[in-house]
Amino acid sequence: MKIATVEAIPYEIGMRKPLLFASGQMTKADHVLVRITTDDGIVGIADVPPRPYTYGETQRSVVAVIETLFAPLLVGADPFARNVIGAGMARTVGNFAAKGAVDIALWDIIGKSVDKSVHQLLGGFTPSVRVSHMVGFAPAQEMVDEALMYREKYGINSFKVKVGRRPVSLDVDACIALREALGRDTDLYLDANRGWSASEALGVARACAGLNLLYLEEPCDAHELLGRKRLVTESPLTIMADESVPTLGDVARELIDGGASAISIKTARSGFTESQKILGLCEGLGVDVMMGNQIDSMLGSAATVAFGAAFELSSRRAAELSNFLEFGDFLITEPLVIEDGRVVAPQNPGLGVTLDDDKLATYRLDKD
Ligand code: MUC
Ligand code: MG
Repeated sequence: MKIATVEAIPYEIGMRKPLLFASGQMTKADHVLVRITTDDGIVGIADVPPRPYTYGETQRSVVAVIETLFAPLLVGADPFARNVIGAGMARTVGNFAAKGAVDIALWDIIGKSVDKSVHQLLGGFTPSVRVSHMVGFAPAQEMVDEALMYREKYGINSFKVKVGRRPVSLDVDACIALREALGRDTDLYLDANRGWSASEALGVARACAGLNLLYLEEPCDAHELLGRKRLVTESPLTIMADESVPTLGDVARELIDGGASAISIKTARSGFTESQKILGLCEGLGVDVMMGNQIDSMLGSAATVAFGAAFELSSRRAAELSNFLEFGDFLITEPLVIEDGRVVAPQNPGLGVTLDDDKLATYRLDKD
């Protein structure tokens, strides 16, 4: 079996409501669908969410890098030879979301060719995972209303609160209001997307110390080495690395340098192959992980749940799997369903989901 064609298809789907956070905002999903087809007709798919404010990729750069640099490596290659293809792609620096999607599409092909779900191939630890919902910037009462609605409608009882605003009292007040409204048994954690200095972050961590928060994610820029180290040692909240750790090497550096003591794993940027290595490193070191969300579509979330539910460590914490609910539409035919606060990992071969060709035709930007 050989790879015959590689397509990088830009598409756009509006968001039901904008998502605002310290490093940027999303009003529409301007993503790229990767479709890899083999000479015997097996089709692997994956979604690319470019996040320019996080990794410097854009919809156009993703299409360009896949078409000009990755497709020539892929066409004619054996889709099982992920490590050959991965080594080839590694000769291009960065471009994490483009690389992650190619890897996911290869696993989709592999699963379909051996008639097994990726979730099973990765180790199939548990059928479903708990879901965590990410709440964007808004006045405190609106953030509370959103969390209560997600709890009521979907049974979700874990929330990531976007913080990183100034004055910091905006976020401290939102955290207090959320804890009061949700009660003590709801998981709550924060993500500042590098919005603060280390000192501001330490002030917030101290002000929120009695609120039983799980993590403070990416409080300040990880390049501010001493500040991050100080936070890890002095903050009453565990510091989680997200955008500072897109690769295995970055995870190793942040953990060894003392810039973080917990790690967000995102299949959107490290695919399944590198995510597995990151998970193994964290497991060996006894470091907490969380399955994060790069504001993923339903297709992207299908990859996250396939991976997250496949291992004990990655399924311990609720996984961020709900933001696709804010997308105006979906490109797959079998919707992921959030019920009683959980999502089931699809069990059909590969990623276990099917592309809706009519929807793709509606939303793709490269055809009249
Ligand atoms: C997150 O966890 O930071 C926001 C930007 C991005 O790249 O991912 C999201 C969520
Ligand atoms: Mg984050």
